[in-house]
Amino acid sequence: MATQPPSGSATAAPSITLYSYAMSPYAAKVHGFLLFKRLPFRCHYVNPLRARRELPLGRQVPVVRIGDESRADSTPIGLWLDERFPDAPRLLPREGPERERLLALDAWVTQRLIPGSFRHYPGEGVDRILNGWKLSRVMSHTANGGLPWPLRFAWPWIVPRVPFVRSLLAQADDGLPLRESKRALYAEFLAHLGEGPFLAGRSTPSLPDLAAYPQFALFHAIGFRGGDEVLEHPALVDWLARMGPYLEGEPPLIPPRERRRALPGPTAAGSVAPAG
Ligand SMILES: N[C@@H](CCC(=O)N[C@@H](CS)C(=O)NCC(=O)O)C(=O)O
Repeated sequence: MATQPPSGSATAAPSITLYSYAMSPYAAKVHGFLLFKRLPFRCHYVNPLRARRELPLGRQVPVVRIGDESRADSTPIGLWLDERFPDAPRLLPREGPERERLLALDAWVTQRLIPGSFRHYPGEGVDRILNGWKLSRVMSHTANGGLPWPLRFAWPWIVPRVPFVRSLLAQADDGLPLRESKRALYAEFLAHLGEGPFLAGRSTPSLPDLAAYPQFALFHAIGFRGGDEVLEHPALVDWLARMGPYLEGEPPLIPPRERRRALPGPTAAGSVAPAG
């Protein structure tokens, strides 16, 4: 299925389209921005074999089109959404040191957490193959026109050779064995989160929370082997549960057909923040 119907009010204009791959960490960031801002939008899942033709701009997802105007690149898209829709919940304060701090946290997500997802989540040995097939299943189900069977089969061997993935894998290589490297990254995130309840001690989520959320939630949700390691960290589970209400809406971050696991509720120590 390539497109999903717009959500929310049918009277809202101009129309907003997110061009995405269902499992792209960058596109999922922007999907979260749109849900958080409660903007009505539709999602066009691009076919990677025809990305240049399907995208209104460039060759990478995410792209957001608002009316006749398109922008690429997840963080600049977030800033643009705040400019274009100042009355919707803001992703960042307008100015000041807190804005800079939140942008620095988003840069950490871009430079550390997202490259880490590409290195850690496929796992090792047989998991790499099985997780690669899970990815190609989701890509094939969602992408406009699907993927041919031979490509679906070869996906686990092809993805690590794609140039942008190769460069992210090189960026993520910290010399540690995979499991240790993943644990270290979780620890870094939890240090950033501190006492919370959201990043930078804010009482509501902001751009870097929304950027980080899919990096923990997506792989768990589609049933990746090893994706459930996220549950080993109660503070992370509590933060994910606090984030949940802010990411409700249509189209959902994870297409329902692809969902294999629900994220758990908060641990006994945690509490869920009200949506709003
Ligand atoms: N800096 C960009 C990175 C976007 C990106 O790397 N997108 C990947 C999907 S996760 C892509 O479309 N790659 C296709 C390609 O590079 O040919 C952002 O933050 O949006």
